[in-house]
Order: sequence, then C-alpha cells, then structure tokens
Amino acid sequence: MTSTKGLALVDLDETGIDKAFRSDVLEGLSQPQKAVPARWLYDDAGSQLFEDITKVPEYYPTRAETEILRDRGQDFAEAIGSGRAVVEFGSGSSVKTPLLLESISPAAYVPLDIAGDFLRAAAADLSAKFPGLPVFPVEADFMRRVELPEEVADMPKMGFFPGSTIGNMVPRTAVDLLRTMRDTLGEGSQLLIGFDLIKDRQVLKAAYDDAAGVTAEFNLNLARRINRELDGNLDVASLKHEARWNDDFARIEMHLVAQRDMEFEVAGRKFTLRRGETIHTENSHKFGKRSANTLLLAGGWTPVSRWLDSKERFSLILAEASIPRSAP
Ligand code: AVJ
Repeated sequence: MTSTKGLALVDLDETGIDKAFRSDVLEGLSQPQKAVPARWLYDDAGSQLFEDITKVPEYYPTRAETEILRDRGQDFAEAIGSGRAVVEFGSGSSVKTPLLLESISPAAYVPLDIAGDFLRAAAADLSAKFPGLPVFPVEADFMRRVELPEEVADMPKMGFFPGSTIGNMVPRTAVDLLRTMRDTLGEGSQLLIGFDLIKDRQVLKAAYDDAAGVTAEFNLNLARRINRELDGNLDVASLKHEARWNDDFARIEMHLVAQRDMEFEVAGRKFTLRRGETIHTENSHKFGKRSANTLLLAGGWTPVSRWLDSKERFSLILAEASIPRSAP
C-alpha cells in the first residue's frame, strides 16, 4: 500500500509500518557496528530540530553558505549567466534559494523533493517572491534519474545542491548521486554545490554537539522515532549523543552511545547494546579543495569556480558537465 503519510510518499505494510524504515533499522541493528541511515533522522520532529540546529551559535554551515550566496551575487551572475532552468535537489524549505535566484535571473525554477507537502509550500512561497518566474515543482527521489518537465527541456540547466548534503553520503554513494544528477541535467549543464571544509576539530565537534543540546535532541529523536513507529522499547534516557571526528575519513560521525548494557526490541526482534557500544546515525564528511574537486570529477563534473565565506569555513563550487578535454 502506498499512502501520503504526512510529508513523503511511503510504502506501508498491513499494520501501517513504513517498510523501508523497518528494513533499514532491522538490518542496521544487526551489523557489528550498529547503524541507521541518516535519512531517517528527518521525520516532522527531526526536520524541525534540524531547522533549530541552523540557528544555534556553534552550527556555522548554514550562516557561512548564506553569506556566500548573499555577497557573491555578482560573481554568480557572471559565471552562471541568465536564462537557465535552476533545478534544486532536495529543496525542502530552503531560504537560500531566493538569494541565488535574485542574482542570476533564471528562466525557470524546478524544485525536486520527495516531501510533496514541503515542496508545494516552498514552490508557492517562491512564486510569490518571483512573480515572473515559471516554477515547476517535481515530487521525486533525486537519488534516481528524474524526468524534468518538458517546459524546461530546451533551456540550459543549472543544478543547485546546497548545505553540504553531499557530505552525508559515503564517497561511492556521493559519486553515484553526482552521476545521476548529470543524467538528470544533461551534457553542458552546470552544478552549484556546497562542501563544508575541514577545519579545527574542536570547532567541528562543537557544531555537532551544541551547548544547548539541540543536536543531541535531533539525534535522540531517531531512537524515539524507532520506538514510536517500529514498536520499539529503546530506553532513550540511557542513550547519549556523541559527535566524533573520524580523521581517516575526514568526517564528523553522530552516534548514540549506550550508557549501560541494554536489551531491547524493535518490530518484534530482540537486540542488545553493551555499555559503551553505539548506534552510528550520521556521517558528515568535510572536504579540502582537492578532495571536493576529486569527488566532482569522479562524478562527471568539472569544477570551474569556487567561493568561500569570509572566515573560510564553507565552500560553494560551480562545476560543468562537459567532457574533459585534457589528455590522456
Ligand atoms: C545539512 C544535512 C548536511 O551534516 O551538517 C546537522 C545535517 N546533522 N547537524 C550536516 C546535520 C547534524 C547537516 N546537513
């Protein structure tokens, strides 16, 4: 059965359980290092908590990226030109988009999101701000090739993927997505994409473990969601949020750490956690100029311009889907 439950299209079983959520959680909890894919952090409560995170003083990425979009409009206008169809991947309720659209005078805006309710609300907001701009929202999973509306078929395209969301994927998944975006947008298109930068690890750790505990709540909400939606009995009070820097993979990891030996059930299956054992809930990869460029090139995109905020914490890279001419 497929139903529109709250925000997204989900596949439910006869008891109303989201099958993909259940199989991801049961599989992930059966691994030696327990792990749940980060996309399950974003139910209604999680999406709201993420919005709250963007306002805590320690979480710099949103402010840094917004600063670039606000201050570099002239550069974007020159590098991107006018008349493109801007395709935003995972548009959500982005406040960054108007800043970009203001500086480049696009021919159309195509927000893509799996969350239909969010998508239509955001599209309506944007249409109100840019009365002359045709907006064609598409409810789709952008991890797969998307058929774009025929109205934009003949326009040059620019993909927009802000937020360093690419950093939430391990490199092989990130490369798959970049190649899929290239298939969706076509030869000759551009991609403007955010990459958070490697920096002092105390600054990084604080951004993912803020003093007010908003990120901790965001992480613990996943355990609550498992209890709520998968008939679980995890003792949330005995789990502690932890943000770790993994230097080998240049990423911040979020974990839920068991404060005592625990036995629990999820969807009728029994699991144990030893004291100190963790459930890994998110990766947030950080990049240097070269690692970001390598990832883009591996995905079929040639970097052409790069902008940083004034404190050099975050980068926006413009890349092109062109066949690299360099030998061999
Ligand atoms: C905006 C989804 C990329 O990894 O920084 C924020 C998500 N996780 N705090 C990020 C997030 C914990 C965020 N993304």
